[in-house]
Amino acid sequence: MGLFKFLKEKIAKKNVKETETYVSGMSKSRENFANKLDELSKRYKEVNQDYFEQLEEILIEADVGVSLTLRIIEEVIDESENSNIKDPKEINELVVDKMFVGYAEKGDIVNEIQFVNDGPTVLLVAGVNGVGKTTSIAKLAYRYLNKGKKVMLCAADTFRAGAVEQLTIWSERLKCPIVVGKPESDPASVAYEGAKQAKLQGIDLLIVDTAGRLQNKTNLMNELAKISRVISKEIPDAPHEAFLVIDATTGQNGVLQAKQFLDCIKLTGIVITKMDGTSKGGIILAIRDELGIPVRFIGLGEKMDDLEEFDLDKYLYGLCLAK
Ligand SMILES: Nc1nc2c(ncn2[C@@H]2O[C@H](COP(=O)(O)OP(=O)(O)O)[C@@H](O)[C@H]2O)c(=O)[nH]1
Ligand SMILES: [Mg+2]
Repeated sequence: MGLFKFLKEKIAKKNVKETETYVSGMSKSRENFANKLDELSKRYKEVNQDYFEQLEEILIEADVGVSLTLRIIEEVIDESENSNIKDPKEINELVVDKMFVGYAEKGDIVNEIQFVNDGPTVLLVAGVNGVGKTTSIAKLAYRYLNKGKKVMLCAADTFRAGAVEQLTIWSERLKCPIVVGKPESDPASVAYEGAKQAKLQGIDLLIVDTAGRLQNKTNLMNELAKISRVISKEIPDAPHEAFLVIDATTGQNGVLQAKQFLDCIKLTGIVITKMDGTSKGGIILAIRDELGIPVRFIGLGEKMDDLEEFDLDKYLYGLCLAK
């Protein structure tokens, strides 16, 4: 049995509620991808070169990325020739199989924050302005508070007016402590204070919000490096996790942003936001393919609980299979 059918059966056995967020949050992407695949397969009795060209176009339009798309199409053509598969539906199933493998073979699949045994675990959150950093931090805080962790927020984005207030409002709503600096104070000094307070107050998870200017890469690099350095003075080996937040609606631009940040910090994961607002849900596959970093969480709406751990099965189900 191909992965495609396996996936379908596996998901069918799951509780509907478990897949609901993915299924509803990815409806735009599904329309742009699954529906087009469906329509294409109905127009052909047998696949031919023209079919594969159109297939390629659909993948690229879904933002799967050029290099991964070409690889998938090439493999599917090979397999169809070797196994003499001509049925368009079967070919489309092969495509989904290849998407699954393309993600899985790129390395580990980890989602939840990896907590250290002793002392606070520190998560640094980076990304350009407006991608949903602060919102995702609030959602992550909410998630781990619900798991019984002591969470503290740290507002090291002292650059953008209103950023500190925004995070403070979240901390009040979530009833979790926050460390802020004086206006326009040095982000690293706020981060340092955060690490110190987290240790003093026996915090399990310290989440550090950072500024997201990209105009000057050297500045950004220096600032992120300095933040990391001062945190590790208080908490050795910290930050333990560094997430880059990418807005799914920016498409391939998100991949370029990630490459910039990768030059600055050692990222341990990606958070994809606004998946509900894009029809180009293939971006997750492109990011994984080009950067190799696991997507850890995915934002599928603006509410507190619209952040899900990334699940490859549910994602592909939401993108390709759900009706
Ligand atoms: N629809 C949707 N909107 C989101 C999501 N995540 C963030 N947003 C919105 O994106 C906007 C910018 O978010 P913010 O957290 O302030 O971005 P930051 O500048 O990176 O900190 C806000 O209006 C958020 O409500 C998501 O997963 N889905
Ligand atoms: Mg912000």
